[in-house]
Amino acid sequence: MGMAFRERLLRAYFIAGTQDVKNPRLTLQQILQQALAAGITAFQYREKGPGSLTGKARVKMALQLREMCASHAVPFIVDDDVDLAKTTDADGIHVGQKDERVTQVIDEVGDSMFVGLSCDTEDQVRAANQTSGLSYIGSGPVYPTGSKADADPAIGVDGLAKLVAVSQLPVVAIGGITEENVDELPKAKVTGAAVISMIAQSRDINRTVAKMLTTF
Ligand code: TZP
Ligand code: MG
Repeated sequence: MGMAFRERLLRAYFIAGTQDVKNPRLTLQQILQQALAAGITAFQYREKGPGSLTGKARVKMALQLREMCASHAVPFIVDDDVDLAKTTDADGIHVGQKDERVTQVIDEVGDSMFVGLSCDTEDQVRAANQTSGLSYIGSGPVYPTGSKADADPAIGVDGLAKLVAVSQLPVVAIGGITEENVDELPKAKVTGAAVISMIAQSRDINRTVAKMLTTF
């Protein structure tokens, strides 16, 4: 059984795959190491899109990152892949509305890991409220993002606040979050922020993570 879900794990939630490393002098392992040292509260391995690893290289990377998270007692969450989540003994799995049906994922993983779901509309949040076995929802994109090719239009902080108002589960904000706009999010009463580029492209990961941790 993996690390239990707690709401506080959503405060500084880092998401990344190798495709999110833009500096050729850095590796994903080096970035995650800095992020863990800086105090991220959760990590999601999301290997997706142009430049992403596949097959054995993806599994090998996942196992390395999983081990790094374990040594910092930070939950390791896999995006959208039950097999990879099981292979890596992940603490959690995150699924989207277009992925394998969430109820099926919940059945497949049982009590072995917690489950998060992306919800970008009030109807999706209402459906999540009725789904037992979910631990949290991720909502956005709050702001325009360059990290997801098929991202929907930004919902803004007001749109986010409406989803939080409907949700019976803790909500983590996602999409286009930066050190300049993260201060706006507590107005929407979210539990935390989930970010790719804010950390993966940061020039000072310590400062960036500290900013998240003082915001939530
Ligand atoms: N889902 C909605 S927006 C997004 C995902 C995975 C990308 C977030 O990346 P960034 O760089 O934090 O905007
Ligand atoms: Mg997905």
